[in-house]
Amino acid sequence: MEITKTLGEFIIEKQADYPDATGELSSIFSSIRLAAKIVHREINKAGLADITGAVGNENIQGEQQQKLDVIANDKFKAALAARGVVCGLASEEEDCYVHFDDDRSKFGKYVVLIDPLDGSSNIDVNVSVGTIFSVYRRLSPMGEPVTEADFLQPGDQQVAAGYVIYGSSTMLVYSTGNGVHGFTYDPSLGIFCLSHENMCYPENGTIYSVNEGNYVHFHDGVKQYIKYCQMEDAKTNRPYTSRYIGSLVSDFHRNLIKGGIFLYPASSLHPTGKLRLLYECNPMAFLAEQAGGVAISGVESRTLELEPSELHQRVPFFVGSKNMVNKLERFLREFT
Ligand code: P6P
Repeated sequence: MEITKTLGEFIIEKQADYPDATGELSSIFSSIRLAAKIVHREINKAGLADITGAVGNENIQGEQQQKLDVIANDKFKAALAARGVVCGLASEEEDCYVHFDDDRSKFGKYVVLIDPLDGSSNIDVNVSVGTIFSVYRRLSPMGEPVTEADFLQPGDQQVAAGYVIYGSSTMLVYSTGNGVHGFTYDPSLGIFCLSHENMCYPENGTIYSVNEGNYVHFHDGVKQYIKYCQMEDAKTNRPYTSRYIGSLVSDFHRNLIKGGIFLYPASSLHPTGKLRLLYECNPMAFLAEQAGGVAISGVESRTLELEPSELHQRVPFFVGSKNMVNKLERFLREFT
């Protein structure tokens, strides 16, 4: 791979755009970069070592906790705690939020929310998985213990968000509110190199991503939209195709590059949806809007405006190319 800018160089260059930047946000990215390299290494040897079997215990979601889930959570938590700029962490793998109370961290300006290994059930079948992260300024006084309010902030308050996709190549994609930028990992050099600067959704797309196995459980508006995508004339002048990996980061990343819409609706199976607002939907919604896309959780319900009520709450989630999500919203409005 031709060496362009490294992630570190790019962040320092962009930091110059923020006169009051103190380097703390850069330090968070440095932690995430380190943990991502370690998780990349663990995932890529998963087939060899006996670390893909489920630990046997369950996480707060009642899901079998895969060993790599545990490893990924511990690595990101340790990397973030070590820098002294993050005062607290909330994670899909932790029942409650964690306060970093060492003498430096308790004065940290930021809290981080993370899904350390989203889609981990796909590991055993060699399907791409990802890490999703979201960064906020703390609300509680510096030096004091973090409170739940530090984590229950609307997505519009995010100062940064991103994901790592462990796929055919490992990539780190992030935004600090100044566009979306993608970096591809070169394991031979151990560096993330700028490969996708200013990523933008195509306004239209031809991919719709939904678990059609749940079709009978969807509300009518979603059913009508899926039928629209499958209609004959949709194929002639808008040849839709269905692509669903079952790994949010992978489905999101493909649609961001090619254009498309991802749907995880509420249904009779998942009355409030399945995806978590704080560490899945909000970071992805932040990235989507930064890339010119749209992210909603219902009619006139922009995901980033939702007021969170609890750490692991779930919401319906529709995200992707602007014209596609706007079209879906019209179906939800008309048929619900
Ligand atoms: P389903 C993975 O378990 C996950 O949380 C997301 O990564 C993914 O988009 C979704 O669940 C898949 O859920 O019900 O279609 O298997």
